[in-house]
Amino acid sequence: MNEESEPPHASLLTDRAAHALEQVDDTTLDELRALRDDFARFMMPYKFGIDEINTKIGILREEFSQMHDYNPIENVSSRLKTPESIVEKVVRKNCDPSFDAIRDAITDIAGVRVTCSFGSDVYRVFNLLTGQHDIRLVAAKDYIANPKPNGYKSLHAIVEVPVFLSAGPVPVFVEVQIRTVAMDFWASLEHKIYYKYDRDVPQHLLDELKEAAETASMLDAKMERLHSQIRVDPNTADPHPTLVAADDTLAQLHQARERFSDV
Ligand code: 0O2
Repeated sequence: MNEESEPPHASLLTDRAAHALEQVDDTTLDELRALRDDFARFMMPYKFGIDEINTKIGILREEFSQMHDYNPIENVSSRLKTPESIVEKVVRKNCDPSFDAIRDAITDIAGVRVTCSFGSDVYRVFNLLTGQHDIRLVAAKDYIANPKPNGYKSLHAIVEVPVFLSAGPVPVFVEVQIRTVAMDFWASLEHKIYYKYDRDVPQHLLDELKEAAETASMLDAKMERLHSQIRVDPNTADPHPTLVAADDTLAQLHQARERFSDV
């Protein structure tokens, strides 16, 4: 085949894929193109769902810093499951592969992870987020109160948040994982070990991981105790300086109110 007659992107395909593509008739090709577009349309609201949750967490974080001079949220990260990973999970769970069914069955396509300074902050952030009137708590798993046998601790919530598209609101599931920095440190190390050993981790490492999880829990408890001794009462704490009006501004507002009430 000379260069001119080569199909577009042929050089990007493996021989097997190029051969398979040659066998596909035009109707199937059109169907695959339509499926690709449907998949992209299916994915889009999840990206916006992550944006919505990130905004909500960002507002809580900033409000805390401004009003209480204290930030319970250390870090926020998010990820959108790839189409490959969604399809792999659909096949593994043997779900109905229609987009409507995938929407209900795979609840972690959009994921947000929040790490907090202390254990009490984890529940505070959970309550503040899930208590918002446009958020519906679909399911929660408290692996802090009930750690997994390997030592994994985290608070998981599947929430439904509305995303306002041009055609109207679309409810989207987002998995929110909230945990302390120590729990997160442990989880990311365990995840790396799990994949390094291709899920077949030697027993002595599993034992050490379990022990490390207990050490992390003890550290969390100790840090929380120390923190409670220096914690400023949020109800009496001074708001952040950038929010405080100057004395002459306050006097001006006071006078304006007096004049207004005289009218
Ligand atoms: P990723 O790439 O992090 O998303 P599911 O399979 O999700 O339908 P499951 O397992 O009951 O159902 O959900 P669960 O228990 O809420 O856990 C889902 C996610 O929590 C996992 O996502 C991990 O991110 C995390 N997780 C759960 N257990 C462990 C653990 O023992 N160790 C670590 N490091 N993380 C854990 P995925 O899908 O595994 O991957």
